Amino acid sequence: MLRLHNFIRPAFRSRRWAHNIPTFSHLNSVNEEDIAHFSSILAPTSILSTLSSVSTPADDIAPYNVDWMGKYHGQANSVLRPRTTQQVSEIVKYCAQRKIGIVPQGGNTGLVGGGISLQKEIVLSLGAMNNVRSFDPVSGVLVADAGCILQSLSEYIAPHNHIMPLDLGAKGSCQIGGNISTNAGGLRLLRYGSLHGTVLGLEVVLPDGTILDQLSTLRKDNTGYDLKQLFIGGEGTLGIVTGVSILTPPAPQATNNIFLALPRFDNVLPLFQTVKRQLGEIMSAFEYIDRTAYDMGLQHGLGPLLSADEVGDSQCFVLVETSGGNQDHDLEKLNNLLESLLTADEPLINTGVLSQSPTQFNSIWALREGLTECVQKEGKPYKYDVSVPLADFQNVVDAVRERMISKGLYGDHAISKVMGYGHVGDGNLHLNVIAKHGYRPELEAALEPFIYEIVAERKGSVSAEHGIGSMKRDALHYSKSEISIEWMRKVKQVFDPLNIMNPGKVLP
Ligand code: FAD
Ligand code: 2HG
Ligand code: ZN
Repeated sequence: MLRLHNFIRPAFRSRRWAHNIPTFSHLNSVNEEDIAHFSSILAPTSILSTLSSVSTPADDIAPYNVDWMGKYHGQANSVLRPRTTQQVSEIVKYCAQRKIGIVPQGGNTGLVGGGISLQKEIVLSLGAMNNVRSFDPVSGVLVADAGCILQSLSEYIAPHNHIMPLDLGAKGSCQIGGNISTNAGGLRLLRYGSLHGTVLGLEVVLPDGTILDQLSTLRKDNTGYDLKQLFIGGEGTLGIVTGVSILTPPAPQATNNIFLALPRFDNVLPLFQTVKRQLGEIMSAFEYIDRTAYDMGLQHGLGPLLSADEVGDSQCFVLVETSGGNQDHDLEKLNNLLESLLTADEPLINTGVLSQSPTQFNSIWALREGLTECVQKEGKPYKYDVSVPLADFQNVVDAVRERMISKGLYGDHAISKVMGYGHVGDGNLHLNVIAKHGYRPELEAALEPFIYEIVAERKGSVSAEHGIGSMKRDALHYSKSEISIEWMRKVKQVFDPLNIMNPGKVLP
């Protein structure tokens, strides 16, 4: 077991760290003539601008200028809401001629500031491009506009007994184009893999306005370089995703879940191994919640799934989901698992609960999925979405708490809570640090680059699923070598030599 002091090695103190504020001297601001030109492409209702020729009330633009957490504030004075790929192409072509920066925006649920303008770029919102183009119930291939809301797509294919290969707490607002552009992970990744595998094709408007039509529905296609992969997780820096072809799996015939309370964190890994061994192919999620996060959830009305007596002094919790083909068979496996866990000589768990109805199934998931919203009610979160070896999950959380205590910044006057939850099955920890009274530079300075150093030391990733955006641009080198970053820059240069597409995001 690694101890806290192992994380703080002097070698990492010397790493380069600076938060650079990018300047966009190569770009022009949007003016009234530009708005007049956009009016020749778009219907009046598709243009929001505070410039006098359109004069939208500032309040209507405000939601496009602030992210979901209230951490990033943009300065865009104009928002365009095209309805067709052709319109996107014409807008981008014009912006390239005029050297106007473009920030693609989907559901604006991103957690790293990627969809918010840094200066006076124009916001191109995909929300009005929200039609399903086709669905083939035999192959399960869905083709849709990028602006379709994830949950709407789930509802569209549900009658055909298919599900989307990804699911996340933001499903009611996030868009499939945003999911693809962030390469969102979420709660089903363990079972269905990442979007790099399930996305079959994309339609993308490139930074010069060209429409790259790669909306293939083929499962297999080895004809040269697979360009679409660059836009999956490209965070809008290489082009605007306008259409998506995605493979949707058949809905499982039986789904169940259990919620387990563990006496201590050290039991999580052996539990993961035991559960994998006993449940085999039917295990579809293995999620982790530490005690601080669990108690916070309860305070905000989630659960309780277990009584206070049952929970006792449990240090953490695990949610296991199964998805299989036969309810009796799966339930038998789950019951056997629970029995063997509870009757073991040295039990790995204190107690557990198995859902007995769809309502109970949903309320177990609601506790896990609701944490992000609860965090938001507690104050302002610093979110670190990292990959680290599973054994280090709790050590990382504890190291950060210790650090804040040692700096006199832990308590209701500054950082009120440090907690961890996340996708244990994918090695992805969501470390949440709550600033009770809002973001302050000295809090951020105590957290960064300290956390990135911890992650780099563990050879982890500073972004497991939320992306880099503007938050982690200067932390990219903690997870990527200089050579990798240099080649990313070359790729950016090839696609976007004018640097108009989401400037200042991802690359330092
Ligand atoms: P936005 O926030 O609008 O944009 C995100 C980035 O993609 C920006 O850089 C933007 O420029 C770019 N972009 C958006 N649309 C396009 C497009 N059509 N073409 C090109 N670029 C585009 N993330 C996970 O990975 N897993 C989770 O489990 C998860 N859970 C979440 C739960 C909650 C409650 C919240 C608020 C967020 C969660 N997230 C999660 C983060 C976020 O929801 C995802 O990253 C989501 O995929 C973003 O989609 P969006 O449409 O809101 O994109
Ligand atoms: C999740 O897994 C999301 O719930 C959000 O990725 C994580 O709240 C967070 O930090
Ligand atoms: Zn997540």
